Amino acid sequence: MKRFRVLKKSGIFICTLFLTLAAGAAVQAKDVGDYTDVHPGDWFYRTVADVSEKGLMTGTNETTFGPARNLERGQLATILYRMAGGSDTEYTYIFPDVADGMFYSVPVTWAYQADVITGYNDGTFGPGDKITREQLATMLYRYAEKFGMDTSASGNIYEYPDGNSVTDFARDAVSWAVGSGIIKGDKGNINPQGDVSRAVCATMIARFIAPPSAAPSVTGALHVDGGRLCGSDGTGVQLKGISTHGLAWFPEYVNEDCFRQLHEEWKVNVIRLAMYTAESGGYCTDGDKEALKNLIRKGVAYAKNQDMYVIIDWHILSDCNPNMHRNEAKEFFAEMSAEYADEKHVLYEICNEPNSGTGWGEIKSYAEEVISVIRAHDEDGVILVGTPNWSQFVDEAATDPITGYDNIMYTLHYYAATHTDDLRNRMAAALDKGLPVFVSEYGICDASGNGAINEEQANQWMELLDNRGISSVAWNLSNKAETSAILKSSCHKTSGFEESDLSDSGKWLYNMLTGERRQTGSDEKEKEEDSGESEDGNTLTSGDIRIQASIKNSWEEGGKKVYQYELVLKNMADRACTSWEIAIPFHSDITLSSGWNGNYRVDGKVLHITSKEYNGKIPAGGTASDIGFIVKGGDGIQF
Ligand code: IDC
Repeated sequence: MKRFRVLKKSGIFICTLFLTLAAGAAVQAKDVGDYTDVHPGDWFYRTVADVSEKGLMTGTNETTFGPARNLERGQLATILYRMAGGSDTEYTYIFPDVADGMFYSVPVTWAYQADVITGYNDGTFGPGDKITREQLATMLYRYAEKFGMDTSASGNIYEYPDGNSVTDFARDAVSWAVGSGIIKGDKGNINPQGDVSRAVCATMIARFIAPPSAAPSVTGALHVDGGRLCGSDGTGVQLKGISTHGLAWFPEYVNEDCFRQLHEEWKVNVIRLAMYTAESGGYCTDGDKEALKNLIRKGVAYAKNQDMYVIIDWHILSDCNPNMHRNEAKEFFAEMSAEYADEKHVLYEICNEPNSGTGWGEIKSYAEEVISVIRAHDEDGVILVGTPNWSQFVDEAATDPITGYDNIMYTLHYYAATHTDDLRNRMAAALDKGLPVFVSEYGICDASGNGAINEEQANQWMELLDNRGISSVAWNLSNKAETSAILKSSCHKTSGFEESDLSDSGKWLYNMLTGERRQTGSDEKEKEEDSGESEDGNTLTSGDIRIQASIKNSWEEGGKKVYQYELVLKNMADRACTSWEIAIPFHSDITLSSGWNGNYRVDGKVLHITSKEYNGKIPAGGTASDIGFIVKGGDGIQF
């Protein structure tokens, strides 16, 4: 399977060790809340919080982080120096442009001596110079090598349209960075010579030092603290996984090979076992209770063997009010919690989706009874409670949460083609009130579990969940002929799935879980320019089109400089365009040697380019790339 490779994580344990050793150095944690230019909804919020809490990046001053500002070489030396624990390096004169007494003086000395960052050929260091994405990858790679971290991860850079523009010196490092998930792409490209903003740097560094993803063997028994799901060491964990379809209808996917593949290849760390209570074959209707419980037992065992968490889901749906089968629920959870009291990987979901007007008060009183039954056996297992209106009204739970018990979370379910901003706002409001939220079911199609997929909304949801560290479980593991099923209905395998077996929902899920969600799960969402603070030196705007220009090559010809440029065009308008026209001003007259993927015309210092028939259409916010030209003279673009 071409794209189904197992990504090897870099040597994260070793890195964490260095962070702990950093105690002696001048590393000071910083609270992300102190920054006036970083807000909870920002795409970089969580990663800036991570690197700040660890004291690796501490802001451009007391109250600003400067997310859109370019990362400078002196700053990077300082970050790596702090990461390495500071050591007792003393300032040594090495570079004429690195005097003693600057914040980066000792770090640069260290970085040079440690062979992590070298100087320029002319003997200077350039502490205030910008860093490119491939340079950052290279420095992290050298750091990893220097400290004996595992650098064996290797991604295929040629899967990216601009993979072959990675400079020779950086190729190994970039392929490692891609393979280990440190670089996820910039609008679908590697953009190796692109600048690195401080927000992007925070993101890459956070990925570099990220703890291994949550798994029972690593993060142990879960608990809830400060509104977040946490591992046994108290740090936040985020689970991502998949739900079975109704166990009675699709029991065949509860098998060890399937769970193994989901964990090893798909990076799933939680499986939800959905047991309908009322539908045909339901636990409280005509279902075979023992057979259903045995399926759950198998699922719990396989999940444990494969080092995943597992959710036992009492899947109410057509029985709209959980009180309808309250006694059965109490009996069922008494039995399950007695069996699993000592298992650290089991979570209980006590009512999938109350609906049809069932109010929070009714759910709460049901929950209190069932929770007390569970707590009689299992003192601390995490319990997920459904919320009104098909588990959407988390805000109602937030105003009146269950008290008297620990480790309770509230579920929010969404289907991205149906639920958008309104539900996201509802969730954000509940989170802001401190409610622990768990997305125990979502789909990227509509709420019927069918209909068209809305990837854009799906990605927006996932971005918010990632930013807030919220766990999520996708619906559903089956080959049923419905959009939400991750397998095509023609696929009859129950494990060993290949790319060609996956439905569109399945492909999206696989890409999201394995970090290959390039377009939107990118390193940078370019939101900086909204703030007007962008210090990008290589972008200009022509009408609605924002042009990012980079020099791919340059040489001399007949005493004149020749430049090969490559452009990425972004449609900044809120509607798609069907053709485009841009004008690029140079500092002096130019002659055009060649141009591709556009119609070119030179007018003195200005190069005019219009779209070809095949690349005129750019969606709102979308980009067109692979446009480039070679010009003689010009002395550079007037940015
Ligand atoms: C759907 C299944 C579908 C099944 C139906 C039963 O996808 O095959 O016939 O249930 O009524 C939910 C529910 C979940 C639904 C899913 C899609 O939790 O049981 O599954 N959905 O409709 N809430 C919102 C959507």
